[in-house]
Formats: sequence, C-alpha cells, structure tokens
Amino acid sequence: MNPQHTFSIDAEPYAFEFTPARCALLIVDMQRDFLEPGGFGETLGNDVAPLRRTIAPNQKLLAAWRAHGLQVMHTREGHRPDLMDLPPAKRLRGRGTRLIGDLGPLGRILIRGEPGNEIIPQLAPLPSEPVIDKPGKGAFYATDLHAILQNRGIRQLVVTGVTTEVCVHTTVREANDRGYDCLVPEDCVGSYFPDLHAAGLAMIKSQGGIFGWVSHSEKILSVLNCDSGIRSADSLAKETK
Ligand code: C5J
Repeated sequence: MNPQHTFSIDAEPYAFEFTPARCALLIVDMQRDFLEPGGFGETLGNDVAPLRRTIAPNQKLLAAWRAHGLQVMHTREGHRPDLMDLPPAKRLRGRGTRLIGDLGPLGRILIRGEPGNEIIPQLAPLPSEPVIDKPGKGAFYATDLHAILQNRGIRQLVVTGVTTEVCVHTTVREANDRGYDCLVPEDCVGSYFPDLHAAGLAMIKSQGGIFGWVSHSEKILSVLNCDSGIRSADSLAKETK
C-alpha cells in the first residue's frame, strides 16, 4: 500500500477517495469517564455497553494506521482542575447526581489529569501521537487541532470514538466547515442511545454527504491491507487533464 496513492473506499452516500498520507485517524474521547463503569457517562444513568462495542474495531483500525506510519490523533474532553474553563451552564446541565469537577469513583469527573480523564488502556496513545485536550464537544473549539493538521498536510479525517451524536458529530461538523473530508466508520463510533446513533450517522451522509461519508472499518481495512493502489495522485492528476 503506497500511502501517496488514492484508493476508493465503499461508503455512503458514495465512494470516499482516500489518500492515506493526507488522512489522519482522529479518535474522539475514548476516555474512561465515558466508557468505564463509575465514569461520568454511567453517573448520568447511561449503560456503557454500546460504547464498549467500539473498542475492538478501533483497536484494529489504530493498529493498521500505526503499521503504515500514518497520522493518528486522539482527543479528550476535560477541564482545568480550577474549573476556570468550564462554563457554569455546562456544569449545571444534566442535573446528574455528580457534576463535572465532583469526586467520583474515577477521580474528579472530566478533570484533566484525573484517572477518568485518561484514554482507555486498550487505545492508549503512543508518545508520537498528539493528544488534544478540549474543553468543548468539538475538537476544533479552543484547541490547536486545526494548526497541527494543516502543518502536517492533512486534508481528510477518519473520525471515530464517542459519542456519535455529541462529540463525534460536533467534531465532524467543525472539520467540514474547515474544509476537511470526513469519513466515519459506523462500527467505530458509539452512543448510549441507539436511535441517536442512527440519526447522527444518517445526518452525516444525508443530502449528498452534507457533513461527510459513512462506512465500516472493515472496508477501510481492506484498502489499507491490500497492495494495489487503484490510482496514484499523479495518475489522477493526468486523468483530469
Ligand atoms: C459527551 C462526548 N457525550 N465525548 N461527550 O458529553 O460525546
């Protein structure tokens, strides 16, 4: 697989033209607070099982990205220990038994540096993989993500993680407005709510791909694990002359 070549991935609403060297794997908020019993998600009354189903496919995709030396980035949703970056409205919304910043079984909820804020060990970042700490739902808001992607020549994103309709969706929308083509593998994103998961994916690919493309990790892996580039960037350029 030549990462400079362009490959066609079966996706909805139509094929995604994938150039691995220009495409980062962006893994959103696969944190203990959302995925583990005792974390923020469960505190809000949610069942974490639908989120945990995304771990194995994310591991496979991450391994393939690493094997090819492609760009991987991770995000974490969390706040300063002094809560100075936490809008009061965000803290109070939800009215759970514990609020952001309160002490829970995994430390202070959604606070940077606490055990619950860490990425789950199954997807632990390598030292070479940037981790974007974000105070909002979208990964571009109040972070240096866009600058890092621009400096690395990234134009496409495969966006995975949790939750489909909240941080994944907000991030895809933000990326789309900044000119990135986003592909979302449906088995690598998860929600506590199956109907919102389905609606989130439907919205991304509706209206001719208004926010991006939806596919499955196996379809991406079949391209990454195959030897033949369908068309190189050069041949694509010649074709369009
Ligand atoms: C939420 C997230 N759901 N990572 N955060 O509060 O989607």
